[in-house]
Amino acid sequence: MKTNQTFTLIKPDAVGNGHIGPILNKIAEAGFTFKALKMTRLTQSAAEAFYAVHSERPFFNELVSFMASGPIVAAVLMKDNAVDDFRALIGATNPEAAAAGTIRKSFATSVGENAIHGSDSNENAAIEIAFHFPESEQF
Ligand code: IDP
Ligand code: MG
Repeated sequence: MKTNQTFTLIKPDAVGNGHIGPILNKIAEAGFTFKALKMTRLTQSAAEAFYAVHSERPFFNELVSFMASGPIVAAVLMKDNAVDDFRALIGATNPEAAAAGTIRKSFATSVGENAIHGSDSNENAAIEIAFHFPESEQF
């Protein structure tokens, strides 16, 4: 299993608020390189599939509607220790609890509309990368 890759999505709130550029810049400044990058939009069913692990959570419908509500930016990121280093860069799920300087602290709106996704394990990174990017879109 590759341990130097992770998957991210800039969520519809951050895209709509004009934060694509500043967020990509923070990612690059933190030492990640881009193996794949695209602006796209999730259908309701793609959002349900992506977040299937949360299907029993009370906020699932809200989460799926939000994730399908507007364009997103998806990327595959490369760096040593990519998964853990990227989770540190984005910060806690709730921006009120996120550390200063993290992407969620700087750009998130609320615990649900929290600007960015980062894979939580190498296994899930591989699954999420395959879900969003065929091999032909990875460089
Ligand atoms: P994570 O994105 O930090 O890994 P998870 O607990 O895996 O956080 O939750 C997935 C996503 O579900 C969060 O990023 C957020 O968008 C949404 N979410 C989590 N908790 C809540 C909540 O209490 N209310 C609404 N949305 C939530
Ligand atoms: Mg998670």
